[in-house]
Amino acid sequence: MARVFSGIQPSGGMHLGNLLGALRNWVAYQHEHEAVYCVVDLHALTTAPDPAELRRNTVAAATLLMSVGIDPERSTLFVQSAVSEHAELAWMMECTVGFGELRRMTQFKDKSDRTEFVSAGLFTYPALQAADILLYDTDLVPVGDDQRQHIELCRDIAERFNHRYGDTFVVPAHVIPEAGARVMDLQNPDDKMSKSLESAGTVGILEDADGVARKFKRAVTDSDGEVRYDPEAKAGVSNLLGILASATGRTPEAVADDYAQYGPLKADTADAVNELLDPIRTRYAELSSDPAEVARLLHTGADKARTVAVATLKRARSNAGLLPRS
Ligand code: ATP
Ligand code: LTN
Repeated sequence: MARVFSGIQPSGGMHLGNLLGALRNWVAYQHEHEAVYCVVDLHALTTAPDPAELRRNTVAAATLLMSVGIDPERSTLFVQSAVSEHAELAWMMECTVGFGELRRMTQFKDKSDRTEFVSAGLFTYPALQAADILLYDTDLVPVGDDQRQHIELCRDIAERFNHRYGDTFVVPAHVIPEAGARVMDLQNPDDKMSKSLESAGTVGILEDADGVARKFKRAVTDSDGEVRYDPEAKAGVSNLLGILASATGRTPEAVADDYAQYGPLKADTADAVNELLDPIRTRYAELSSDPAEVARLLHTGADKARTVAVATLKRARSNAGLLPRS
């Protein structure tokens, strides 16, 4: 059975891009594969969040993952910092990746342009991400399009390590959905929808149905009035088509054929999204009333994850020439 691994940052409210680009595949994969999913709180530290907020967001992210359908009995669901092997292997990854390789990462360029204090951790972030993935002998990594470059770098790191020290890691592949891999901000359709950019064009998974409908109604389009899928020339309209296609399991081109005007396209997209979000919102309200149970499930998940992580780290340490631990 193939092993699947993916992670999400507890950096704020999760949004429609996270759901369509990644989380829906996470849910599907737990039925076909051995799935390991992680709330990557160490990655969130790269931007120095407020401690109380980080704690709250970590619990909220785990609760949301359970609400979208990650079943902690079936999958391994845990918080990254609870398995300290991630941080330890990350150092070995930092010594395997090149400075020039990290410098080429577009997410680093984007994020460092937006912050005043650029931590070294923000720069080495993909090395920690590679450690996350490689610790679990991962075959497949379901992610949105923005993570393509990081997973490709992870492959290069794994191959370099294997070449230097002998066969140690499984070399993983990314899985990116056809529709929904890049959900754009409804107000700035040239930017991807994001947790950390405060924007009226971000659709939160837990937002109420009226708020969601209002955001779609106000979505930025263009003035030529033609419904056509052309992400370059018609970013706003194409984003709506992509969202509706992803929510209904069709292609954006086929969806475009059904519409002659923007108004009905916006209304139907909002309805389809609300249909997807309704059961998640209900489940979140139920689960968040019992945080002790969420904490218990996460501890069980960390124990399961640690068993695999310890064995992989031991192999990596030994192959690289570090002495055994007493
Ligand atoms: P941040 O803004 O804090 O970087 P984010 O919104 O980009 O956060 P992540 O935690 O970095 O979210 O990503 C979780 C998963 O969601 C990743 O697999 C990522 O590729 C996917 N994802 C994030 N934004 C989008 C988007 N706009 N469209 C499709 N997938 C997305
Ligand atoms: N870097 C990713 C989050 C992430 C991840 C991972 C994704 C951390 N570790 C391992 C897949 C596999 C992001 O910013 N979305």
